[in-house]
Amino acid sequence: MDMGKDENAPQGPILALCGGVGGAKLALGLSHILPAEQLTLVVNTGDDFEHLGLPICPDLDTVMYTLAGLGNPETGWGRAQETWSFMQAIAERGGETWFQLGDKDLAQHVQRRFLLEQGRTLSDAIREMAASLGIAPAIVPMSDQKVRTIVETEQGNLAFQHYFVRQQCAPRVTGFHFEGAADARLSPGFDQALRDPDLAGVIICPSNPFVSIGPILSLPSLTQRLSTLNAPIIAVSPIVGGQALKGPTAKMMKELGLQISPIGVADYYGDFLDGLVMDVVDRDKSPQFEARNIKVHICNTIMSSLADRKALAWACLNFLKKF
Ligand code: FO1
Repeated sequence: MDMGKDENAPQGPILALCGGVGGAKLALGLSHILPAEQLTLVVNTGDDFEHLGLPICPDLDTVMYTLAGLGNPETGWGRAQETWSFMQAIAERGGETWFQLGDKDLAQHVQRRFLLEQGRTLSDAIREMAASLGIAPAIVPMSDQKVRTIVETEQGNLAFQHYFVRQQCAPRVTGFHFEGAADARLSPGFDQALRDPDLAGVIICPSNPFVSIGPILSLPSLTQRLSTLNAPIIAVSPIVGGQALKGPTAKMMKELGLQISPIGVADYYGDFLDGLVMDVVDRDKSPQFEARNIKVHICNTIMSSLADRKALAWACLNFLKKF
């Protein structure tokens, strides 16, 4: 049943912090429920890098493609119905092929480079690109300044895409840091959404806490602003039954010696968190949250269908109303 844009949704704007695949799924669910002007999606840019002279923004593109219905459902990145002539031509020249750029996806990076070289900020470039894809909710980068996730491993420091793609997340992780974060500012759209006196809540999407949400939280004074925010802040656990639904989250938690559970996620985020949404399989963990003064909402958090995405979005919106 399509509940449409129900008047039951929280009266007031919602801010969602998202990274890659898991974040984009919940962002899609929220975009089907909330009026566009009531939803701001703040997206991680720590994965971004310059490749073949092009500004690659994986998490921003995953969110844009997902909301535009253009995403590749198998990989969770890039576009559906993709062709690879460009990569074949690069390979013929002995160019770099470890990071696959499809022909349609290539247009996204070329367009972004063009807009940035015209002097636009990343926020303005993304706004124009999202508008041209017919996307209504605001999609904003976490910052318009460069912040780059560095994965600290037993092999030394690795740029994020070198860890994630070139080395397929194999090296053992010992830590992270975010180059540029100290000099970066919240993007205007992010800062404005946080300042909105009517803000009804912040949802941290089920993305990797370390490399998708961590870069966002590394922005100066953000965790302090979240701690004093009037609106409730909830996170959806990306760990279900000791596993990550996608990506290296569980492996990272193990290597960092963290509890591979919703508790470990909540502890990593810290004391600005008011609530946690976790899957029914982790129901036995809820007593541990009482000690942390964190409210828990238990529901299905595995998003296989659009209906699942909308149901989880509803669960988050209704949970926010309980604070
Ligand atoms: N991930 C891969 O595992 N292999 C790739 O060749 C690859 C190419 C790629 C191109 C554009 C893009 O936006 C994302 C791409 N990704 C690829 C995924 C990317 O590494 C991840 O989406 C994020 O950085 C982590 O969520």
